[in-house]
Amino acid sequence: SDFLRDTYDSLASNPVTEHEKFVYGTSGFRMHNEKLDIPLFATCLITLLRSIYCNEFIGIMITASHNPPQDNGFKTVEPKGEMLPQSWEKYVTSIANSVKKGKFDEFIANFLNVATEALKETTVEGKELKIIIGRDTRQSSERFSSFCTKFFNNILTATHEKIKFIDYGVVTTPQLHFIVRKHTIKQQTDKFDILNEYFNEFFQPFLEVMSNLKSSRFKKLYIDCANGVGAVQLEKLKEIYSKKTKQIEIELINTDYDDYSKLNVDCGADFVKTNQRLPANVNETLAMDGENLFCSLDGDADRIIFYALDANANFCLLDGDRMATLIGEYFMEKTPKSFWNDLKLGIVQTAYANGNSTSYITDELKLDVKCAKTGVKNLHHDAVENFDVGIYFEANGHGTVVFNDLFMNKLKESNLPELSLFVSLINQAVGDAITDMFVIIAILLNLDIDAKTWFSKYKDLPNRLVKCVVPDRSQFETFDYERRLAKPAGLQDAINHIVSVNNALHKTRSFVRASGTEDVVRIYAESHSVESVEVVVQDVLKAIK
Ligand code: NG1
Ligand code: ZN
Repeated sequence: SDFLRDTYDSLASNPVTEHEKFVYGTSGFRMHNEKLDIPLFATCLITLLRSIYCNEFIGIMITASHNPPQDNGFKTVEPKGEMLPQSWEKYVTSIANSVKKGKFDEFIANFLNVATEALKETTVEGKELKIIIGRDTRQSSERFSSFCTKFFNNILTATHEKIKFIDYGVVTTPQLHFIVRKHTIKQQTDKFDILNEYFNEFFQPFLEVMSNLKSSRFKKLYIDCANGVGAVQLEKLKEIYSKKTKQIEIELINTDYDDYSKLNVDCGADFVKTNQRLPANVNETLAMDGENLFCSLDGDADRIIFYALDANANFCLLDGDRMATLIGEYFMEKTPKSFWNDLKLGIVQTAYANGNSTSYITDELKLDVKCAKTGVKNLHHDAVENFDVGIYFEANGHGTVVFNDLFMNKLKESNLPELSLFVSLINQAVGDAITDMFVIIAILLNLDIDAKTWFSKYKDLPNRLVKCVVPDRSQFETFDYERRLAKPAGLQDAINHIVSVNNALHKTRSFVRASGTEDVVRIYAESHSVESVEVVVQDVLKAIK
C-alpha cells in the first residue's frame, strides 16, 4: 500500500540509522529514541504475523524500563502474557535490518520469506487481527504509540481485514501483560477498565490482608516511583486504599512524571540497587525508623527493591535475593512439613545472586535452588519446569512466584486460609513491582518483622558488578548458566587462577558474560572481604584487556 511504501521510504532515508545494526534481545529493542523508528516498524510487522499465527491478542509495550529518559524500546507480549518466543526474535531482527535506502523490493522479498517461514503450518484466511498497545510515561512514548495507531489503522483500510486495536495508554509493563492475558482467557474483544480488573484481582486480596490485621508494626510506607508510570497507577490505587483502610499510611515519592527529564534519575529500583544508597527525596532519619518501610520501583514498574538504614545509618539493601528467600521462608512457616511430601518448593536465581543467599537457601531454608541464565523469561521457564511452587527473582528485583495445579489443588484441600489469601496476591504472569510490594508487605506483617530483622537473616558477601567495553562482545561465549566462558580461549583459565589465589575463605567467585542489553561485558565478583573483591575485579579486567 501507499502507506507502507511512504513509511518505508521515510524510515530508510533517515541518516541517523543508516549504519545501525538492530537486535531484538532479551528485553526487545531498546536504544536512543531517535534510532527507534525502524525497530518500531519491524515490531508492528512482527506483531501482525504473531497475531495471525496465534489468532489471539498480541500486545506491544513501549518502554525502556530503567534506562535513561532519552532511551525507549518495544517488546511484544504473547496471548497468555509471556514474551516473544526466542525462535521469533531472529525474524523481527531480520525485518528491522532489511530496511535500507532504495531497497524496498528486497525488503518486501525478505519480509515475505520471513512470513512464509514464520507462518508455515498456519492458515492466514479468516483471522481477525487483535492487537493491544500500552506505553510508559517517556516523552517519546506518545509518538511511538501514535505510530502504532496509524500503522494498524492503515493496515485495516488497505486490506479490509478485520482488526481489533486497543490502546491502553499509560500502563505499567506488568499491567499490559496482565490485560493481554485477561483478553485471551476471557475471550473478550472489548476494552477492559484496567484499574478495575487489576484492582479486583490483586488489590482486593491485599485490602483483605490488611483488614485481617489486629495491628501493624509499620506506620508508613514510602514508595519511590522513579518519576515514572508507577506513580500514575499508584496514585489511583492510593486513592481507593486510603478510603478502605487506615492501617498503614502510603506516601508516594518521586512522582514527577510530567518532567520527562527526571525519569529514573537519582531514584528508582535500579539506582538504589546499583548505588546501594537512598534515592532522592528520602530522608535519612525517617529511613532509620523501623516503623517506616521503604521501596523503589523502576521506570516501568516491573522491578522493586526494599531498603532501610540501620542504627549507624548503614544501608541495608533488600533486593531480589532477599525477596526470594523471604517468600520461601514464608511458605515453609505457613505449611506443615508433610504438605511438601509430594510437592516441590524451590527457588530459581541467576549467577548474579549473592553466594550467601544461595547458601542460606540450601543450608538454612533447606530448599532446592536452581541457577538460570540472565533474563526473567529464563527464570520463569526454569521455575515452571522444576517446581510445583517456583519462586524466581533476579538480584535486581525482578521476579515472582509460579504455581501448578498440583499445588493449587492441595491448597484447596488443606485448610490454610491465610496461605490461600497470600497466594491470591501473586501475579504469576510476570514480575510485577506493585503486586510484589503487596506480597512482601503481607509477609512482613504476618511474620511481624521489620525491614532490619529481614535484613539480618543472612549477611551478603561483599561484591561488585562492573562493565567493560570490548571491541566485540559476541566473542564472549558462556556455558554453565553463564558462570563460565568457553571463549575467548584462555580467559576462563585466567579467571580460575585469579579466583583460586584470592580464595582463602572459599567464598570467592567471579564470572564474565556479554550483556544482552548494552554493548559491554559485565564482570561480577564476590569474596569474603571488600579488598579481596577489588583485587579480583582489577585482575579480571586486566585479563580481559
Ligand atoms: P544484561 O544487560 O544482559 O546483563 C540486564 C540485567 C538483567 C535483566 C536484563 C533485562 C543485570 C546484571 N542484568 O541484562 O538482570 O534485567 O537487563 O532488562 O542486572
Ligand atoms: Zn523494568
